Amino acid sequence: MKSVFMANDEDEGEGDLGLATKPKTKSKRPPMYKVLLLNDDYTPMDFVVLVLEKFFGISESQAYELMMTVHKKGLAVVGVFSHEVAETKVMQVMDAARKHGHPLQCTMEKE
Ligand code: TYC
Repeated sequence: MKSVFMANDEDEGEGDLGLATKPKTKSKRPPMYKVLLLNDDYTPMDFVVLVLEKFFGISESQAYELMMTVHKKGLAVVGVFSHEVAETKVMQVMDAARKHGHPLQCTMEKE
């Protein structure tokens, strides 16, 4: 049955052999990357909170919670992003830390 919603070049599958119905290439979502913040003994807590607020758009109270998680557990995922965005976040954190003379470390890994 031809419907008004079908393009002219679309057939209705009636009498076909069920071949070539699937695209050969699977459409894949782009890989995502976790951005990890690492604990150290020297970076001030307030600085970590500010970094999380500024570069990850987290509220002060959420940033404090996350900072404390890193402080107690050694590290935490602070966000999941595309490769390009994750790379930018890592650079922003590392640049800010170096600029202020703090040893804070931020890395990324494939999810
Ligand atoms: N451990 C640091 C301190 O006691 C605080 C800190 C938290 C440092 C999180 C880094 O990613 C970090 N001053």
